[in-house]
Amino acid sequence: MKQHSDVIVIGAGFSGLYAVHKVRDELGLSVQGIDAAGGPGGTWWWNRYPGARCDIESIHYSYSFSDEIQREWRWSERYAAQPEILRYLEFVADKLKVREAFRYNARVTAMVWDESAKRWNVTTDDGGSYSARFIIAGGGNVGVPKSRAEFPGIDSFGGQVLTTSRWPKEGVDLSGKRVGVIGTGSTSVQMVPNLARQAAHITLFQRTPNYAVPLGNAPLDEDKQRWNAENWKQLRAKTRDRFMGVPLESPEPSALAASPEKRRERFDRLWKVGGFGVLASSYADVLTDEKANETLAEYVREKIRARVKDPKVAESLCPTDHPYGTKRPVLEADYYDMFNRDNVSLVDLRASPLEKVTATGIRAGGKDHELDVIVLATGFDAITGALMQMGIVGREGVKLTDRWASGPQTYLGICSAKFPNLFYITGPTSAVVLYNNPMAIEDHVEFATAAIKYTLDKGAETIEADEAAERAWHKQVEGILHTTLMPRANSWYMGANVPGKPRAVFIFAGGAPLYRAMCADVVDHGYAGFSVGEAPAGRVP
Ligand code: NA7
Repeated sequence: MKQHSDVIVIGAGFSGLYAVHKVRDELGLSVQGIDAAGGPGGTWWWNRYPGARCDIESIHYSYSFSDEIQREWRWSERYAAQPEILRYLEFVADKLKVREAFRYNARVTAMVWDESAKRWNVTTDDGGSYSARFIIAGGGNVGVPKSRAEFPGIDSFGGQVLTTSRWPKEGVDLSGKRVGVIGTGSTSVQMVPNLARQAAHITLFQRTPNYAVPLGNAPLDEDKQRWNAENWKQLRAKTRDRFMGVPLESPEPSALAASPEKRRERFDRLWKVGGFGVLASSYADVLTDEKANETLAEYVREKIRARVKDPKVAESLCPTDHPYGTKRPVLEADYYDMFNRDNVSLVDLRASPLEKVTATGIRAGGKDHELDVIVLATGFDAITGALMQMGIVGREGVKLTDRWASGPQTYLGICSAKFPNLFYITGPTSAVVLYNNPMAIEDHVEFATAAIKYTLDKGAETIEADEAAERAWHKQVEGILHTTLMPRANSWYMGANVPGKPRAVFIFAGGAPLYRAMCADVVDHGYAGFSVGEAPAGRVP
């Protein structure tokens, strides 16, 4: 039997938990949540690989809307590990009493707009059938793992194949095993040192070396935990006014204008602190000027060479094909030291391309690597993957997959023309990825719930982005992206990590304050660029 509600919320992660709370408890609407996972947690429910950890400081990688939650929750480390973040989200789900609002183990397979009823009809793979006037889609940006079909022969492998974001809940015993890991992104860099401590041997298959810089994690003692909880307002004041939504020091304008001595002093100091500061707080032109970038890139390479004893391995680990920061910056603790262990070897796929997976291992550069386990740390069909799999069909039978065939089209990264009453939380071309996610999520959920309220208060049935507003937005976002070096890398920021995916504009690279100001302007101008009910869209400011 079809279940009707005012709103459907997809995803029980940071986005969905807050969205249910907002529409149900503040707007007084009925809401049905749906999630493919077995419980709340979103991305943090799925990513259970050993060493999974957040690389934004825990005090900032959390909700800010509730004084009670902030005061009651204590983070035990400067950067929280996955089990603790999952416990936090479960705590929030119980605190807000939103856990029961979700149907779990149910994946959305179709979402079709009914123009006559002005409602969305949603079906799920467990036979569920729902309808609602509004949808808030918080399916996450790094939830759909890349297809293993990228590796010919993988189904013939006689051992075990593991995917990092589908790591078994009960864990895996790798002792005595020969383990091959494909991929050297954030996930792999966090995970492999942990595997190396257990497995008989690790063979790491690297296609593109990454710049990994120290995370600087540390436990927080009880006094610090208490202080953080009590002083959270002061700690988090104005964080939204910072480029990444975290209180990093502001960068100096130019690496090229600084003397080599001054530059090194600054890099050294930021290196000691750890985290994203080395990149974000050093010099502003590092992300816009290749020569400036190279000063920092070479500094990171020096650090790699100093840590890895075998000079040939060190050189293979040094990135040279893309500027630092144009791929998702990687943070590490003991990644480079791991290569000094006897049970770890690196296969440079640029010199020895991966040919196929065989029954007994991986063949690369004509050499067979015998393995018991293959771990795919190969990343995600990021940002658009989850939405593209939901079978979304909007007004006039327009399919989202067709509309976005050559790249996502949105207005503010939150809505799209032809898809009324559908809100994406940290959707494509929003300030996703470069903006501390829980903060960005709060902004988007608040935008969506305010827009729903505005629509209902007007007595209207629909709110829909205007095509002209969408085009203007896209042009602006594209312009901002091209002021940076980002397009220089084959990254998931650019859609370039998935075979066949269009290289397009997926992210807003202008930083949180600009993004927030642009969204606020739209609201201040009566939801300019949106048509609400029969009223045509107002001009975009
Ligand atoms: P990433 O950052 O996309 O990294 C994936 C890694 O896998 C990267 O090193 C890729 O090399 C490699 N890869 C992908 N496909 C292949 C194939 N076909 N052959 C060889 N190597 C391959 O994903 P992560 O999971 O590490 O991180 C994703 C985000 O999750 C992270 O940034 C955080 O925001 C959370 P490539 O660089 O493409 O040559």
